[in-house]
Amino acid sequence: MFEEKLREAFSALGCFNLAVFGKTGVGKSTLVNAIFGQDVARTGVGSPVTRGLVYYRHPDGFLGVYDSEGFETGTAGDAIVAGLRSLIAEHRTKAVDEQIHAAWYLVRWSDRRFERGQEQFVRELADLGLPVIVVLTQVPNHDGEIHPEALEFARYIESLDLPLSPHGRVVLTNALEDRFSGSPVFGLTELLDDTYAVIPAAAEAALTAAQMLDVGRKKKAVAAIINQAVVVAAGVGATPIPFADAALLVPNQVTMIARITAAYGLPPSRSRALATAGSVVLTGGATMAGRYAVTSLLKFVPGGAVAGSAISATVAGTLTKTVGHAWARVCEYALTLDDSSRMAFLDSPQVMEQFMRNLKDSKVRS
Ligand SMILES: Nc1nc2c(ncn2[C@@H]2O[C@H](COP(=O)(O)OP(=O)(O)O)[C@@H](O)[C@H]2O)c(=O)[nH]1
Ligand SMILES: [Mg+2]
Repeated sequence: MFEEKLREAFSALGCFNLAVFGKTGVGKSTLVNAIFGQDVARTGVGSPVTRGLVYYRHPDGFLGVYDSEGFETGTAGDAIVAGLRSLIAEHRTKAVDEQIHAAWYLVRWSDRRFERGQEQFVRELADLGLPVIVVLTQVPNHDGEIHPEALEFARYIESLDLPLSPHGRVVLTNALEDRFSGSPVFGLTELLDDTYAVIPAAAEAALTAAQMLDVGRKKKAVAAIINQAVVVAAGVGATPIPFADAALLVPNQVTMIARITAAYGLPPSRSRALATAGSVVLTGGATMAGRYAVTSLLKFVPGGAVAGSAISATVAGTLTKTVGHAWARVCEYALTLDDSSRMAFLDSPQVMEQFMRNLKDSKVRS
């Protein structure tokens, strides 16, 4: 049942589709990994869609990346544009989550050349209706100072009067810390913000789940989910429920927890984490922890003493909020871990332990 709720929650996110272009070695894979936290090209399912373009879909379905592996300008570029044109025409009649929402066109700063063919390619992408963000990659940065020649190169590209989304600017990035030159990672948040600025609202929830850079955006989405669940719970509790039937609140909580998990983009479907999370919520989690929290919360909620034998709207809402926050904190902790530690954590009894501990903490804080 939890697996089903989780599947529903993931499919409700829809899918954010990104197309990434640029010559081999510019850093397409590196940049995608830096923002989405994993190698979609390695973990996803790839299928060739048109000449020179492979579409990789994240196993959980909320992220799709069109990767132009081996792409060069010239005739190969023409073939891609032709293929893309029919692809986009085909997508136009389909659901939003099958469309391409943004294109990144990558140029390695050290190439210091932006050829006619590249210029033409960017224009053609824009003519197809794709918002194109031009990104300079592997840009050196010393003590917060961007290499002046990279800046100059960016200004040169901007002077070509290309249809650059969203602000007519080139985004300068470095996606990998370069210990040799001391260049830190930078520009990724700007690229992500620019991407948000160009995509349709319908693709935002999926992008928020998929990106691993801006936890603040995930938290905001989760806060909205918890608030919605609180409203539903308060409705359930408006007719006071006997304490013994606190289980009436559980379906709403299970949905909420599934939606929170999906909004954070956790966990990857191929891990056993799904089953673990399900058992946490269903056997040891929502019901038991819920009652546990109710018992402790009753002492703190106004009117709680009176409602000692029944759950009021207020208690139902507070309880649901408590469970939501406790689960959100488990997810946020998981996000701080690297890929393999995250998998290990989500497969461990620690998930349950932290969930329970968070519920106890919320009692202390009430
Ligand atoms: N220092 C640094 N190296 C990078 C960066 N992006 C890519 N690289 C390196 O450049 C090479 C090619 O990167 P890759 O992402 O595979 O390029 P792709 O062919 O466009 O997918 C790899 O060895 C990366 O480690 C970057 O932002 N900074
Ligand atoms: Mg690559």
